[in-house]
Amino acid sequence: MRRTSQEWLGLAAAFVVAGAVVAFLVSILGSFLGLPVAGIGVLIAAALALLAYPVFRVPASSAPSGSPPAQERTVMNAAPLVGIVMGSQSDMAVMEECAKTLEAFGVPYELVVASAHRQPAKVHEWAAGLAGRGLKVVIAAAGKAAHLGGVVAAYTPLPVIAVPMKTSDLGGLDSLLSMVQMPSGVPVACVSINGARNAAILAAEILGTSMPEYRAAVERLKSEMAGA
Ligand code: RP5
Repeated sequence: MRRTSQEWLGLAAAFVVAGAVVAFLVSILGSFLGLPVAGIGVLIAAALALLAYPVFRVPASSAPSGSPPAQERTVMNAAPLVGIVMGSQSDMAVMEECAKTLEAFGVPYELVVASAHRQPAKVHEWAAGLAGRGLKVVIAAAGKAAHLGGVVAAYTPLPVIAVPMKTSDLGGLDSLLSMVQMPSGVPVACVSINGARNAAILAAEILGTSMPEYRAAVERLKSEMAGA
């Protein structure tokens, strides 16, 4: 198990305290018995450190290690054209790639975390207001029974691109089928499992149908990929 720096700090503190206690006891015992107890003292100190560790342990963040905390934000000091929504902070590590790609294209976006089942009112309010605020495309990322894209699509006339998150139980097939199998009448476009970058490129392509700068940005990307 990988420990955080806070946990290592807690372990070190526990070791110092336990070591001091043992050194004190050993010095008293040694003076009475005249025994070579130094080696045993070190072993006891180590054992005590492990026992004392939970007491001194500083609780680590509940966020999964390696994934930066999700921060709701509007990027580029301009009216956002793309709205990114994700069902959980745990989706952020994957969806950073989507945000970075939009930034590379110069597309202003906003990013929110809102769960369709834990925060349905927040999803409703956000999705229903998108078109009126001038946004053009939505990207919705979620995992497992991933109904977020469908719920957002129910509340907005804007095109919705869904990103199925890879999951620990079913590898993301659950997310993929939940998103791609929308019943007739409420379409949700769906990219590959964890396809955050493709979602951003598709959003830029949709914007490019009416905004030449984004069409040009997509054309540049395609030229780069072709090695031109
Ligand atoms: C979905 O459930 C989220 O989009 C996420 O992919 C998945 C797990 O969410 P957490 O339990 O990590 O919040 O709602």
